Amino acid sequence: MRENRVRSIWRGGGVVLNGWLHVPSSFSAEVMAHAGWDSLTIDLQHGPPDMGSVIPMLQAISTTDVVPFARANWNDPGTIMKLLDAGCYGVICPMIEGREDAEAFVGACRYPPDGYRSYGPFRANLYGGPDYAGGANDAVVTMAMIETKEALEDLDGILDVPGLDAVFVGPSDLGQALGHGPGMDREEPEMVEAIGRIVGSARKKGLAAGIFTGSTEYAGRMIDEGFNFVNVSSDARLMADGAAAAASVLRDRRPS
Ligand code: 3PY
Ligand code: MG
Repeated sequence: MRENRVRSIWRGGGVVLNGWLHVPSSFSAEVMAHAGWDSLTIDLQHGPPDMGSVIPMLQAISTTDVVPFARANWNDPGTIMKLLDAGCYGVICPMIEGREDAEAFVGACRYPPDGYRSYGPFRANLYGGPDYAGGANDAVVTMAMIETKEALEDLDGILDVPGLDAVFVGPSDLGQALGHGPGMDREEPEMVEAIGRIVGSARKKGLAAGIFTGSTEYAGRMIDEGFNFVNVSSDARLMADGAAAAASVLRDRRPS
């Protein structure tokens, strides 16, 4: 079966650089796949991609050895199953609030006896190989988003769920939950403390820790804090920033 390179990077003590896909296009997914990320996450929660765009995007990512992840729209076993059947090697699940949520999420990603994932890997067999079903439980990465007060309160309960590989911090929802509002790259002392507690507890228990960031500068600092999965911005944001920067340089340079 095809190895999950995200796991290999973690095993070697490395940090995974993740890119985020909001644009529901196979071509932009292909462009991002050739940009140097280790993994790419197709966002079904807040991005336009739906199940219809996922397969062509995964095919585009498969032109490289970048590892395909998806963020599910919710802790919904049916959607998670379809994403895995399509060949996603990792699932990020939003709004995990406690141990029970985490158990349901991990169970949806694992074939029996470890979980209750239904059998039918229609494309995962092509991507992973004919022995996919036998190796999927060990290959697929499960990441629970920590972005609510409840999740912070039951952090140890979540981290102790067998089969959970990693946590992923959502700074906007966590900020809303703690009364600071949405936003990336948080500096409020309460947020810094919460983010530090999440990464510290996860790494101490041998789990990986990821975070969504808005800049390479902040992502670098998060690597220094112990995060070993950092996401920077998104395809749409990077395109908008690059385009706006180019247009603004030339706007100012035009003869008046
Ligand atoms: C959040 O910041 O809440 C996220 O879910 C990041 O996408
Ligand atoms: Mg969120």
